[in-house]
Amino acid sequence: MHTSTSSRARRALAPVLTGLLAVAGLTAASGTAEAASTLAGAAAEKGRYFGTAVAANHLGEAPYVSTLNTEFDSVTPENEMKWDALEPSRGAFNFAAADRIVSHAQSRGMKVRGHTLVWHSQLPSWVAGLGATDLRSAMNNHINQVMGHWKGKIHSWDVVNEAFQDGSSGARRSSPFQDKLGNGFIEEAFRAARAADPAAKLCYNDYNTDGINAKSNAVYNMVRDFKARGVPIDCVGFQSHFNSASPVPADYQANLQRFADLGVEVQITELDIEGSGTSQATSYANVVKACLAVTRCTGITVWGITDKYSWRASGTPLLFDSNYNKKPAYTAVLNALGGTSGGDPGNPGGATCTATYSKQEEWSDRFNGRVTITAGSAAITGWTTTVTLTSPQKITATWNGSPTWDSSGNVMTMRPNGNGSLAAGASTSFGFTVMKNGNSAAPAIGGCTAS
Ligand code: G2I
Repeated sequence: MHTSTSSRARRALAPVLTGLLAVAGLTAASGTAEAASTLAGAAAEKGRYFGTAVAANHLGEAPYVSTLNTEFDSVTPENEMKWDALEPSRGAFNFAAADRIVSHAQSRGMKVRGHTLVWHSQLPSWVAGLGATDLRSAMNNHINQVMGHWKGKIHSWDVVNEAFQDGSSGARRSSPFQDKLGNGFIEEAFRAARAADPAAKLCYNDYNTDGINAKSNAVYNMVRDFKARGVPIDCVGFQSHFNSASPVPADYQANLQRFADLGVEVQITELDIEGSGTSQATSYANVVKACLAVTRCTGITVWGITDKYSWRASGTPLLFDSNYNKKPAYTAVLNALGGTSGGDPGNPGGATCTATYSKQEEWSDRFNGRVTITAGSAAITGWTTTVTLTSPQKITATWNGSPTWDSSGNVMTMRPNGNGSLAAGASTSFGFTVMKNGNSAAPAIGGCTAS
């Protein structure tokens, strides 16, 4: 723990460091950084998050949690933020299971994706029984209550999920919302969402919209119309559930790009690809490469950690097998992100470390964060981790580390400043001040790479 004296001394140094960091930020862009060895660390070096769906009832399972904490910097509750889980009867909200996931993520500096506010599925029967007037107020109340509960803590919300039909019609899917409120329900939901948490990015999310087809054309036309009329929308989620019947489309990147060109972020929100071995690995790599090729593709979420708990478990669609071993698909994703696993010539002894975030003092305009670096079961002589901000946040001071910055200014790579050598199990920490600029989201911390 820091003494109050040293904390004060650090705060007093802050204005001096600010100027130095501004200079460092301008000069540190040329990439000599070592390759990261985790999915989140490698993605962060490309300015992206790498997330996974998480189920609250697995958070007591040690390998589940350690894989989550090591490899991912964003989580999506797999079922816990759906309407049936949060508001099983009208006006009676139950946030407990989702809160467990959010606090796990927040205490480790991971981002949270909210999934999902308005969806025809996992919808309690009381909603379907309402008439139009009641349904409208129930929908708006649900959005207000749920977004209000986690205000400032969710980086992106799937406001409306799966509102279009499959097939060639491009038509809306029948649902209580569509059938009783008409086409305007999506727009209405987005407007309510913007008012409920102005800091959250608001996404439309769907499946079978991953390539250019009638369904994605219909979503595209809706987003274009929303942008033209000033209806608030910030992002489109491409679920990306693939298998042999529905492979990664050849025009996947082109489709992401055309949406990005409308002025929205694109996010890969529920990625999984059935299969195994090289062919699964190649498909995964192609998805990652497509995202990296699209500037506005800001992150990738896989729909679960281990094949054991996948909604398509028999198709083994994830990056870790049932025993949490890394699959060829894992290595392909890491390599596509520019990272490398194992065999680091600078780290012959297999030294490891972990990086954990905790929020410190907070003021109306800024907060201090601390990242604790802990050596694994071997002594280490150096460490590297990343701190990714949510724009327009800015770091104005750091202490106990040597920062460099990516070209966006949102990703700080931190290395030791005289505190690189740690005995096995020992810890050090570095700190920083984040100017909120209207956004108090916790920064995402990448994996820790030891040498
Ligand atoms: O179906 C895959 C995904 C398609 N896009 C929207 C996502 O929200 C959806 O996720 C899946 C979850 O992965 C499943 O876990 O949504 C399913 C329901 O629509 C989830 O399945 C449900 C089971 O149907 C329930 O029987 C079960 O109680 O999971 C529940 C919790 O385990």
